[in-house]
Amino acid sequence: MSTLSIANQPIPVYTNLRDVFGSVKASLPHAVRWNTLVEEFEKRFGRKPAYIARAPGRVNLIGEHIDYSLFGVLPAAVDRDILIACAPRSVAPEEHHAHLDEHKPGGVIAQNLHPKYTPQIFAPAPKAKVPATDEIKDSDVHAESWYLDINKRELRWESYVKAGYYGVLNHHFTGGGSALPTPVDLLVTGSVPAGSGLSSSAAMVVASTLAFLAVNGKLEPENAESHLDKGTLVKLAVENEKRVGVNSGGMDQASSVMSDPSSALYITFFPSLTASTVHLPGSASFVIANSLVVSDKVVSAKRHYNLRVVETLVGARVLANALGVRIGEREKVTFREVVGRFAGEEEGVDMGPEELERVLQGLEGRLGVLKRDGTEEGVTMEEMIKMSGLSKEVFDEVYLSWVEIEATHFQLYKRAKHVFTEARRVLQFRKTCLDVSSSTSSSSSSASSEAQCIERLGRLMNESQQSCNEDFDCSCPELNELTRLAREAGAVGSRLTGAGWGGCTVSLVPEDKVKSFIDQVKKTYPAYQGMNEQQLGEAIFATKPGSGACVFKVED
Ligand code: NG1
Repeated sequence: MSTLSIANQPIPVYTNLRDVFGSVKASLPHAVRWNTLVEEFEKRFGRKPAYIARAPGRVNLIGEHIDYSLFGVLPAAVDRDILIACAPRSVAPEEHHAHLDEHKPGGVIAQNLHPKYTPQIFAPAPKAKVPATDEIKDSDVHAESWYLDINKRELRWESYVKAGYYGVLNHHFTGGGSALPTPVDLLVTGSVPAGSGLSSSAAMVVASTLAFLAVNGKLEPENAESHLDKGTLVKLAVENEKRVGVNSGGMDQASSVMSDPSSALYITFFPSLTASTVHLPGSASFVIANSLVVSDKVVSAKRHYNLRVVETLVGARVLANALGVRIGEREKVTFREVVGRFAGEEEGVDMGPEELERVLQGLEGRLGVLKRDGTEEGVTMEEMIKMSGLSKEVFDEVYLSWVEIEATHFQLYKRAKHVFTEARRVLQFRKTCLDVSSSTSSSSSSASSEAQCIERLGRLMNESQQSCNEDFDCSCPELNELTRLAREAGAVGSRLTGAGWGGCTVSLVPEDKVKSFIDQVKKTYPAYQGMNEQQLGEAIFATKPGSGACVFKVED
């Protein structure tokens, strides 16, 4: 495992496809798609793009729904990605403040290669011109220099483009004297299936953030702002994605930005964002299979994703109260912080994986305080407020004012049980990988120990699926069926990946069984019946960890 600080590395800007993918061989399957994008851009906009921003999707191997409790997760980038070709557009001075959006400072003509996503034209509004409405509070308007209208009620492709742009505008074009953003033409193409748990949304936001940085010259060596490293890009992309209405953790953006070919990433968020590579056993393959249930995270957020964020945050406060851990009245404390304070962790210092696992294990028995009268039925809003020890007014302000949620009962205990056990499974998964990589380099009996390790990794993945289904309630009948069929077809472990409620599964399959595994799942999963080979190839495929986000500078 490498411990170099990936977060401090600069954002890569390449001029060669070989560098984007790590080798000529790895780049070859992508060349046609990149050329088509450039040609199509030229056809539509009459000139070559200046840059192509690339951001990959990711598969989370283990560690589901614990990033927003600030526990470490273990994803890897997949080779499916979002590409955004872009170029600045010159606007004649007399047109500059014209009525049309595309002629305004920072005006964007955004097109998508996929015909179902219709072309869009939009321009950011300087804050002084934004009226305060019910949706936009006066305080929001004045806190930022620029405003972009993002529709949070329905899922629209351009919302993700706008979300990436938002942060670039408000971090890099602030203050009266600063230069105005350039008008931009852009063309998007994506191979990450939407709503499948492979994080197409984060890939879109990261690619968009990078495209607008590049096209405005912010990544050019002479202008590069010194703080624009990978860690800063992750923070910016997380903040940007909140604009679309999902209070995401940081896993997807971090893995899209910081991944390294051939390794998974162990990403921690507390006390600060760090990522280190974790080599996976050489004979292990990961196969992604789409359940074909589309989970619309934005639309269902109040019953699913955002509700889980609130349940885990309130759970953390109730646990802190029971453990006698000090927290501020208005502090949105997370489980990871409560664990650290309980264990006496020094501020700003990570207690380390071994100690963390020990503390987590010790605390599992204390989670019963999150149950009502010892039952597992969940608690009502009234009961939850009482357990928090806060007045209704303060509770509303801290936990409800920034998010819309919908539930009659809140499952504080079950959610906490999942978070604590899942956080431990991540630590055990990581340790198992590290053990196998050190044993393969030092002993000749490595094949049998590698096989044992793979079994162990598979067991952890199966336990994770069970916990997601029973305690975190983020699976669905189709995901349960698909993971069961995967195990029957020879997977040593299989689980949902990403937010769940639909989307994809990831299965750990010994390399020599991948083909027979895929063939059998194709034959047995009900929703795959009647699909042609191309559709099946899109729905189920083996994946290897790929490289992270970058910008490609198109040279003449
Ligand atoms: P998806 O929906 O699979 O991209 C979401 C969150 C992650 C993490 C997982 C669950 C966003 C952008 N991503 O992933 O941060 O919480 O769910 O582990 O919301």
